[in-house]
Amino acid sequence: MRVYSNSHSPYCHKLLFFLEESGLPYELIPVEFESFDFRSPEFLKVSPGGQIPAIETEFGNVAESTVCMRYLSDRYQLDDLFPRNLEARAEVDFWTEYVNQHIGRYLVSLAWQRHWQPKRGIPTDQHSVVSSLTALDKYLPVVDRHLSNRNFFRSAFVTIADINLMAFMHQSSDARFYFHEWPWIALWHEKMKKRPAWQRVLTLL
Ligand SMILES: N[C@@H](CCC(=O)N[C@@H](CS)C(=O)NCC(=O)O)C(=O)O
Repeated sequence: MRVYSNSHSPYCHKLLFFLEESGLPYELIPVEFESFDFRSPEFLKVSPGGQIPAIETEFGNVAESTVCMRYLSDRYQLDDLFPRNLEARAEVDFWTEYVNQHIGRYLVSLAWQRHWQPKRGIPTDQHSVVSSLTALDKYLPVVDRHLSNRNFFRSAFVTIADINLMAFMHQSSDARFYFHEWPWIALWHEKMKKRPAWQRVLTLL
């Protein structure tokens, strides 16, 4: 499997973390934003939206970080990471999508506004910062409450829901957004940081 990835992209971090947890073999294809042709006909065959991460496999091509995790889990029967039982799967899907829709996008936006824009000489859009902070204040307590009485999103097992949030939380320092106010998320984060698969991801960035 070939994995198109960039070391700054949280969506690529997500897929790399998943791959390291899964133990599946893969070849990294490093993509540089300045030089890679995201709109080339060849790449659009791999990723119709022209975005990374995307994978080429012996069975076909798949794009979108969360879709890649779900696809690979089913293809290689990684049932601990993405359960087959429909109710358990719905729970994992709920938390994965909750984080995608209500947490991840705002952390990425904050990192963009507070780190990447100034680095490129573009001023921070304070309206965007305030709306991201407001959204995070609204949605994080739900996650904190859920993690208050379990080790991971789905009790004892690390699933794609945990992998998903971890990748977004890696934006924390660029976003200048920390999690002290949400003690259960902070505790979960400490556990996740120690995972050997995550440590391996850090060596790739
Ligand atoms: N929802 C997508 C987001 C992927 C995404 O935004 N990728 C960015 C890099 S962080 C990208 O490929 N940008 C290039 C472009 O859009 O031209 C996912 O989860 O994979």
